[in-house]
Amino acid sequence: MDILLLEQQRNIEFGAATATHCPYCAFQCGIEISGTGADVRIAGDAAFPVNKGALCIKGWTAAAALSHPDRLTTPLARDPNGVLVPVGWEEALDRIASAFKGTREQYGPDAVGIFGGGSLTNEKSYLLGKFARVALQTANIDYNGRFCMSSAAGASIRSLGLDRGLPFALQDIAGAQAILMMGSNSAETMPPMMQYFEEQKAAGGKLIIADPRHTPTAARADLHFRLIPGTDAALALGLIGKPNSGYGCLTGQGGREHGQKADQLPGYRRIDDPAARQYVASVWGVPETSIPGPGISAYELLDSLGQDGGVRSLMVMGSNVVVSAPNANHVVDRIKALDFLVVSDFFLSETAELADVVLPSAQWAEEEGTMTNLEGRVIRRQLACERPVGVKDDIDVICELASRLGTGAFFAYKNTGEIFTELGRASAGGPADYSGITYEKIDASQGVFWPCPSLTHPEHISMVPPAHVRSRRCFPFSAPRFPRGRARSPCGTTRRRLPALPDHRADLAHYQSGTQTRRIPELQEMMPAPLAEIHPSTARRHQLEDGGPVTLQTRRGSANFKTNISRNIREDTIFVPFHWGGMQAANRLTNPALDPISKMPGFKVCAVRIQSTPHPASPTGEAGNRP
Ligand SMILES: Nc1nc2c(c(=O)[nH]1)N[C@H]1C(S)=C(S)[C@@H](COP(=O)(O)OP(=O)(O)OC[C@H]3O[C@@H](n4cnc5c(=O)[nH]c(N)nc54)[C@H](O)[C@@H]3O)O[C@H]1N2
Ligand SMILES: Nc1nc2c(c(=O)[nH]1)N[C@H]1C(S)=C(S)[C@@H](COP(=O)(O)OP(=O)(O)OC[C@H]3O[C@@H](n4cnc5c(=O)[nH]c(N)nc54)[C@H](O)[C@@H]3O)O[C@H]1N2
Ligand code: SF4
Ligand SMILES: [Mo]
Repeated sequence: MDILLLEQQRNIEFGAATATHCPYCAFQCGIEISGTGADVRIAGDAAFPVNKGALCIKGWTAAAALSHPDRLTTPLARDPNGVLVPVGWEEALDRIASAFKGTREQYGPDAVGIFGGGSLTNEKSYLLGKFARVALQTANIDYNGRFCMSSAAGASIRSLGLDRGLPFALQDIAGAQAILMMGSNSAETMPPMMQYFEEQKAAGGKLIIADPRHTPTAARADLHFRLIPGTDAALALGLIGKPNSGYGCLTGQGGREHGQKADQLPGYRRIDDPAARQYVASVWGVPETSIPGPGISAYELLDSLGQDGGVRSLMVMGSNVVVSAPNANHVVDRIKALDFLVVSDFFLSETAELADVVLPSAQWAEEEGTMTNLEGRVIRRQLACERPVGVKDDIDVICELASRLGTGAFFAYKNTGEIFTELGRASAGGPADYSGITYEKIDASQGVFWPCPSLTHPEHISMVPPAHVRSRRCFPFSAPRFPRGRARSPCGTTRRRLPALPDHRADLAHYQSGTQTRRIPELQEMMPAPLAEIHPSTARRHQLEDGGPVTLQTRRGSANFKTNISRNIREDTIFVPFHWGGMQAANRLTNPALDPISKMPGFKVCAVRIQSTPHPASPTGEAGNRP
């Protein structure tokens, strides 16, 4: 449709170097991408002030996913035998629109649900939220950010009055006398961030880590509290400092700022606030009464699938919930009970395998838009490569579906920039005000920090974080609350010198549900299967051998891993990553109990049993969770 045509007419010189950003985590390293086809090359962008040229291995190898042979290049739909077969775009979009209409007629608008992702650009996040409220008129839209940092966000709002991934600019790390990090392993999850801690160390500052594991980040710390998982509240109540907890997926921040979250409208406005509803309705040109109220949160939405009063038809865009949601066996059962599932992805993810219709989406280098990094810096994703024939941008998909649902007039954009301008207007006056941000301003200043209510005020056009970002850097920590008071005293806290971490680079190689990184040869070589990190005494008690199989079990399921015997873990704790599917999925084990305030599942910690007889059919290992 028109956006596609316009991009082609712009006659971009594909292959020339383009400054853009890594597709993965919220650090959003600046990269330079050049070349075409299988010869696309990536280099760190030394001019971008966040990573200053540094990248992790995932960034260096990100181009491999663009030309990967597994790439979806045509829509797929079930044939009469239930097999996914290639179909044309018209047929795929018609099937989706007719399923959504049928569900709406039979069960009402809230029976159609949307599950979005923090990896979507701000423009897509905004449009998906508007699509839910205007085209589908459903309350039920939520996204993977609820699995990521919504507890940290809730804590920030209560302690600071503002939710921003990091409540201070990265450059302020270097000047801090002491920093306490609880439940964060930046050396493996955002390695280029470590340069700021090195600067802090050189200036005489101290780093304190609270983590049950002796991680590479803890190895760099002056003090390591090796606490029992879930006891952070007890630790945080004796300590005063500048702690940090959680700053997530790519633009998870933008996702909730612009309406993918069940309780929010663009600009981080509450959907139950009458003034906010009135204002956003006026921007959208719809009656205020037509905007639905708050919907249910991500796990509640998945739990409702196919149930009476629940969601019957679901669209998933930018998430692989079968691998990443807690209590995965149950989630698969619920998905199978749906009347209709459509998944948009680059690859046939574990979730897409269960879909009635699969849509092939453009990847990061083949689209344009904006993202918001962990500092609240709004940056540009630039179009750098031609997308494969047959692949569409999610934006085109949303607009074409809206048109089939009779609401095309509300989704008539000439280009992505028009969507961003409308997003800015819809956010104006809200806590996350983007109205003073333009693509041109971002390009001229290496990103613009929100809130940015003014097009011209000098504070909103400079490269350094403005005062409103910098002033919020000292705050007390509010720990997330879980229903069954778990807080115990952090006995076992230690200052012993600990042995070095073995060089298996546990978590560095893989990203999230692994759909992308499990397909990249260098990353698979670094970590071909999930390792369960187990203390030598625990391993001895259960007769486990290093490198051998181990099966872990909870009331919700069991999963297979490879044993990694290590003194870096507490004797009473096992750590597993969550980047694999099938019998290697950590989330088969995890507990979906929700934090009553943020509705984030408490799945990062659960009680687990080692099955005494290791699973014979476990060729590799399997494993879980960050724990
Ligand atoms: N390589 C890689 N990098 C990533 C990602 C990825 O998948 N792979 N994902 C990105 C995303 S979306 C996110 S949200 C971030 C997450 O990155 P981080 O915030 O660094 O978080 P995690 O790796 O989830 O967990 C960090 C540490 O918390 C410890 N921990 C577990 N339970 C507790 C507890 O109860 N108390 C304390 N104090 N510590 C605990 C774990 O041992 C672990 O070392 O990383 C981003 N970067
Ligand atoms: N046990 C356990 N579970 C966890 C966590 C944990 O620490 N432990 N961490 C949680 C956290 S922090 C997070 S953020 C979630 C993440 O988990 P997910 O929500 O599953 O996130 P991704 O793996 O990034 O999934 C994104 C999917 O969308 C596709 N995709 C990426 N970008 C786009 C796009 O622009 N358009 C479309 N159509 N598709 C796209 C990718 O190929 C991938 O299949 O997992 C959570 N689950
Ligand atoms: S730290 Fe994050 S943004 Fe930077 S290269 Fe690695 S995955 Fe990409
Ligand atoms: Mo995340």
